[in-house]
Amino acid sequence: MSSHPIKLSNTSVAELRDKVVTPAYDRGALEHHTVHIGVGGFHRAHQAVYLDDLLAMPDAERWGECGMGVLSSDDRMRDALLGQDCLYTLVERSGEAQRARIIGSMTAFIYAPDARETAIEKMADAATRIVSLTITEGGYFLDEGSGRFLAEHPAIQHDLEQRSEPASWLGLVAAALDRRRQRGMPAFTVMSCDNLQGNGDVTRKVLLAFTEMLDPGLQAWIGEHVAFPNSMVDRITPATTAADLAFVAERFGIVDAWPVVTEPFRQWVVEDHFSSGRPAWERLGVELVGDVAPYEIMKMRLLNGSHLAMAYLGALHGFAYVHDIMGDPVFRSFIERFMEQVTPIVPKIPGTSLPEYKRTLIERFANPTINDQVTRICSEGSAKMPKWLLPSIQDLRNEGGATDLLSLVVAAWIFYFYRGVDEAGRPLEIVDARAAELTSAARAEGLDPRPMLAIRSIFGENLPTDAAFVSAVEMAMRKLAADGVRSTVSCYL
Ligand code: CS2
Repeated sequence: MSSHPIKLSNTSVAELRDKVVTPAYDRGALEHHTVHIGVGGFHRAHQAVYLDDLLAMPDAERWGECGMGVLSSDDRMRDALLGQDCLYTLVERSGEAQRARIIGSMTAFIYAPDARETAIEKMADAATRIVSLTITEGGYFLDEGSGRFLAEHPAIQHDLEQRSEPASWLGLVAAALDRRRQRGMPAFTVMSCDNLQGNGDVTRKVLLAFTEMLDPGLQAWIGEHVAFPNSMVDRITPATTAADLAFVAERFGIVDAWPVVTEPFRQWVVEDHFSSGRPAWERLGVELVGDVAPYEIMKMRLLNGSHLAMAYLGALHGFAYVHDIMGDPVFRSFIERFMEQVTPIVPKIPGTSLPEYKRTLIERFANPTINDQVTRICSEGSAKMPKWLLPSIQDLRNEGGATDLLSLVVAAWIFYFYRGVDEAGRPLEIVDARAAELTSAARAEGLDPRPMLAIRSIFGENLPTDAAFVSAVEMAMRKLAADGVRSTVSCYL
């Protein structure tokens, strides 16, 4: 406990050395070999931390990163980071310990809405070797149901019409690659770190679809020169709260405008396929593999799928935190059973024990100290459902496996929009880009889920015409309405 908390900055960081781990390297000497688009909690708890660890190792390359925001709402992160020389506090919390450290691997931040030219030139700069992305699962301009590129999206239309003034991440990255091509420079790697299956392949697909419309010569060059490694990334990172800021000030004596709180666990599996080199991540236990698909599928179906399984049932029941859900024996058994139901369509990975993986997940979900918010895992379900749950249902249906628990999860999602309040009558805090449309579909025919299931851009072509699936969802919805969440959940066990 410090009586005089210190505002984090390049000059004050030395004074914090006896309280927390601080960067043990010369930040001024770093080169921006990575430009990262979409600096949020997850990036700052994952990729930037791996880099910080690497920089602290003997003989490390001076590989630093420049953060970049492309959305107007990124001004908050810009202000927080630039106010403290891009340093920030990372708090790792388990039931046993809380550790804080200052991360120093990011040394600049560009806010593209005010500095388009600077943003493009930064990526076109010879120092840049990787442009990485965490732009959320819904940020790829794809129709979720069919996988089609959304050329008609207003942001894409803007970037096609105002060619010299791109604003979306796609337009900016394409412009930077074009300059490199014109200047005879090597390409950078584009590395997605979002939770979508084949995240590199998806990124490649949308960049090629976009540049096909922009300039076929550029498209061909990108197709030939740019690497798009697929990856599986994992670290549960709740949204930062005012209580976290107060905690960092009181416990560690640091005034930090936007610290990050995360769990001790982290994992990263990446395809070793880069256009212009990469940091020596293997020194830190990052798994560099030829095919990342089995890891991605395992993680999305078990971890992210379980999050969806607890999110809407949990919110409707009135739980605020993930660990509260896991502390309730009925819900905990439901999540264990949910994972069992999904297991037949999870690939076997040599050297990875699935029972052990699932046990660890239950422990991570139950971590009582990170306070992972149910509202966070509920958010943007329209982008998450088609990636983390619906493919599991489809595969299980194809293979003749049971899907009753998964159908209940779909029903709970629809019911969440239908009801709009939890069981205590408190309004649900719904965060979804498509909330208005989903709410009206969920309410269109009373407890009939069909209008919602008919949204092809979420549910695709097959599931809405699968009569057994549709009636399972309808039955579950009616049961939720008649008996309430807890009794419905117990009935499915
Ligand atoms: C979560 C993920 O957004 C969500 O709903 O499932 O953010 C999850 O915490 C991470 O993927 C963990 O690596």
